[in-house]
Amino acid sequence: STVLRDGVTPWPDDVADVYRSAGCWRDRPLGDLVWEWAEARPDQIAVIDGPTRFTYAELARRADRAAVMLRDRGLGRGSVVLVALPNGWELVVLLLGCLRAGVAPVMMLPAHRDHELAAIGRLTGAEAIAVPDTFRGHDHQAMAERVRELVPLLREVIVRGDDVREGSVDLRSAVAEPADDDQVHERRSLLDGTPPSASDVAVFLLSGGTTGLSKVIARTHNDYEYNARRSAEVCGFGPGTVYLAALPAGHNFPLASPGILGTLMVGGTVALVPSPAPARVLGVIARERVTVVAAVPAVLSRWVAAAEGGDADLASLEIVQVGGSLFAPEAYRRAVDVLGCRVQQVYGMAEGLLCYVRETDPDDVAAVTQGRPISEHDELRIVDPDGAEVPPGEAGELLVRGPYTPRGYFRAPEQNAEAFADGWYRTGDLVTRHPSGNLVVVGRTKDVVNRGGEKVSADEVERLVQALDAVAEVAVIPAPDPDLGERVCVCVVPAGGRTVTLPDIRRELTAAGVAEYKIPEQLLVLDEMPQTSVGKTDKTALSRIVRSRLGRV
Ligand code: J2J
Repeated sequence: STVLRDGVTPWPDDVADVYRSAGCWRDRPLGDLVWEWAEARPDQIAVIDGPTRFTYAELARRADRAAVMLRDRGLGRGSVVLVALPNGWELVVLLLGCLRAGVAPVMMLPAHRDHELAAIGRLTGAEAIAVPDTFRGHDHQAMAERVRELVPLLREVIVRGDDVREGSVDLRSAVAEPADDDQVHERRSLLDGTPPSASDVAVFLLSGGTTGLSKVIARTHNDYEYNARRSAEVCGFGPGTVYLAALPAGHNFPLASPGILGTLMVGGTVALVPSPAPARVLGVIARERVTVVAAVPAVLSRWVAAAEGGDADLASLEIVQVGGSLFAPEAYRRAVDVLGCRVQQVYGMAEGLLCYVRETDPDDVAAVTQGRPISEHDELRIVDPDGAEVPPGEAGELLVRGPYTPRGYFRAPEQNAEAFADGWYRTGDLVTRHPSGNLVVVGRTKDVVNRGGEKVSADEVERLVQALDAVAEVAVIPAPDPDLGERVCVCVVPAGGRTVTLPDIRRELTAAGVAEYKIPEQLLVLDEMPQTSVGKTDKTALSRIVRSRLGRV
């Protein structure tokens, strides 16, 4: 089975020609670049993870070992691996190894559980899964073994940790360097196989999505390389950049906006921490002289609070990037005051389009806008519900197409019919254009809960809750929350004579193997669902009820 092109909506040939001749697409597979980086700066530190540090040469050799490990197990060009590792050097090595071997990693999160891993594993035809042995008290290795039974093609379990069970691949020892390694020979032998093409899928990213079926986005080598390279340029990254990956690296933001890949491309240093806990992050910033770090607003406000009370040395920080959900101007001011560095808003999406506030934007623009696109080939339209362009300054839905915004979801013809029109991706975001030219995100049309930057599809949670016996009708809406912006609120009409409680729902969904961040944190029990004039659940009315009844909680 091949996932290289099958199920992927390509850019039309004439459009692709434009992107090539404009220099956006270079037809260089990302894996080839790993050795280019290493040859340019073999002794520069590429990766820092706690006490572990690898130079670019060491990183490239380990990436090749990871590629060899994959190939030894029959995984090569066109194979898919679910990667659900926490941030750490092993994640970077495996990711680069996949790119070297032409294997497409699916960027999952350590927060994902059986439900998500199995669904995405089936959809993508994953043949392997990479997990930590345990993480935050959860046995990921046992979970991976369960998932292997549920996913037809999945056969290899790759484990990071000290406690790797028989039959699984020990990731750390597979990539360790023997003392008498003949590096040149190894590199040549690796390149013998079929090299990936730059229009192959490089990585699969998960969509925050609006409908219950999991959606993945196939990013090609060409488009993702441009995405990271152009981001690094816009953000002024260079060999002196020390980028701290504190958000889970499965997200597009820390992965390639400019993130880990953007930093490695310019010869900078990537430090990784397994969690964005403030004490750890502030300590690493001081110790490793971090210059750039990215956060979602909910995480940033915890760092700011910790920095305000503490004595952490943040003098090395040049840019703190913030994006993923709404960031209030007051929070911007406070962050600038406390951190004493540039705070850069980023509006992006795994589907493609990336907007950054620029260094040249005045402070009053930087405070209230979410930036502008990275590419002159990004085409944007702001439209009303009929698809007509709105007058300047007014709010409408943002449609986008461009050199790093794919033309469809992977293997999802029905969803593509809704989410794409003539190659335009419908973002589901309501935006206005600020007089500065930057975009301002003012709301959304899509049915998601944005829980501190983690997107939860209302439809997905509705289906899971609807399956419970005690539930007759269900609707999922965002409940406003001071810390996370929004939390998942479930509104339920119980089945005749039954009672429904929040602990019941939480227990059932946990037992179904659903990621914790999707599990409802608020419950509203109703006698009947409010309906719109056309007989659909009236979520606006539900939001009003939730605000008035739960607002005091
Ligand atoms: C308001 N809403 C925002 C912002 C994203 C960089 C940064 C973020 C993401 C991301 C990303 C927002 N203000 N500044 O992939 O590379 C909401 C919008 C958007 C959705 C995309 C990156 N920045 N959002 O958040 O795929 O609703 O990507 O459509 O997770 O997050 O979510 P996601």
